[in-house]
Amino acid sequence: MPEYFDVPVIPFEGPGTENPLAFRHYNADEVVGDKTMREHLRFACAYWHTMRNPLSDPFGVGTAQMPWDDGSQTLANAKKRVKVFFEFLHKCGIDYYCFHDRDIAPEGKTLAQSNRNLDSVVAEFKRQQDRTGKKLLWGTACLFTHPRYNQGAATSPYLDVFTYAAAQVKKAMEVTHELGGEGFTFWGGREGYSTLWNTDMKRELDHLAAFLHMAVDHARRIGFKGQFYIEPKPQEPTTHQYDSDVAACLNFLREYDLLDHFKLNIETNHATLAGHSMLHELLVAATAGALGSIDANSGTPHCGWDTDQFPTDIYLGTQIMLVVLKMGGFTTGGLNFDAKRRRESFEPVDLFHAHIGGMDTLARGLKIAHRIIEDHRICDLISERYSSWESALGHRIETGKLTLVELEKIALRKKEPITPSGRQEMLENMVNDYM
Ligand code: XLS
Ligand code: NI
Ligand code: NI
Repeated sequence: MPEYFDVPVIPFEGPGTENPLAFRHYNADEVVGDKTMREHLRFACAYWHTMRNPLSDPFGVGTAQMPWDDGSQTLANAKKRVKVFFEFLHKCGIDYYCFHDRDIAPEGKTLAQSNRNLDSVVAEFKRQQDRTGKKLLWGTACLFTHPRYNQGAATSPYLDVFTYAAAQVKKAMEVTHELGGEGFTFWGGREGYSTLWNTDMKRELDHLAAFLHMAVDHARRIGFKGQFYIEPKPQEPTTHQYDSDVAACLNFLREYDLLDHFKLNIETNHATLAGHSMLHELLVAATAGALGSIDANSGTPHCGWDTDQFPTDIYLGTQIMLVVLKMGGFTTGGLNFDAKRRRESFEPVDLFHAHIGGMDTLARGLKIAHRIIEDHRICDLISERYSSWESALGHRIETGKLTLVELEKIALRKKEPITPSGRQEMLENMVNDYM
């Protein structure tokens, strides 16, 4: 078989190595707590960035060197990319991948032609999966690139566009099912508004909910048992996206009776664009039992764009893995590198550097988070902070058995409450001890 990357299978060499094409921390079969790193981290590669992102920006054309790609919109070119991709997964030791329908197969002149193209490329994916044992973490439909979606897909004011998008999702779900996908993601794409002067918000939200209910029904019909995800993002490309942050998504899912069927796929850079920390977004979702999967990337915080950089911050990696460990690990979800190289890093080998860095960062985060949990010191301090609630009175309040009248009686009897220090700085110092 021809090889497309002049790079060996990336070995684990440990923290002492100076080899840039080696893992320092990600050692797939090393056990951390109750599972191997591979099982904890469930890394996935995003097809749209790794295979399709030319690294263009609003001011310049793409720079990415893709010597295997002839630039044509042919099925042969699309299938060749799949082979290149699986070589990359193999050499990088990544077990999962994610795709949009239109990343993997060219859009045809008609919907029927697009569907046939998709089937043909999916057959190649299936062959490669069977050959390598690689798996599909989630699939999704691209409902934002084509001009028909310029005013939204499920929230487009135009019924024909809604109908087209529904048909596209139906097919994308079916091929995801065929490939044994463990999930299916809805990222709002253009589901939002550019101006409220032309927008009937209530109607658009009702339509989005109807769309998602139809997806749930179709999953049942075809026997797809994978997890549905919503991926929050506040803006870009629209001025405001309806799935703006985790809290907005949870509220939408609850309001439209969809919460039983959806979890969240949370992306770091989207969290920061929403004005939250990733830790905040993860905790809001986990608290609601709705943290499903993670798009592991990062952004340049002072820049205000979704720069989709690879994660390199160990502190952030630790926070992410703390939440994942505390919820008992992923079930269907994983860590999908929804990230692209900088436009300046255009050589194929840069794809390796980027993914190795992301994998090592999260592996290191996993080890640190595990130590923090095992050590109990921080968890104990948090428990201690709430310990006054471990009392008969606290218990009765928490179980809804007290009234304001009774609490007033108690408060009148007692002296002014005295609170201990919150000890933020001490805790921050302790966290650094584990780094
Ligand atoms: C874009 C989103 C997108 C989703 C999948 O900002 O992150 O890549 O993950 O449609
Ligand atoms: Ni993004
Ligand atoms: Ni994403």
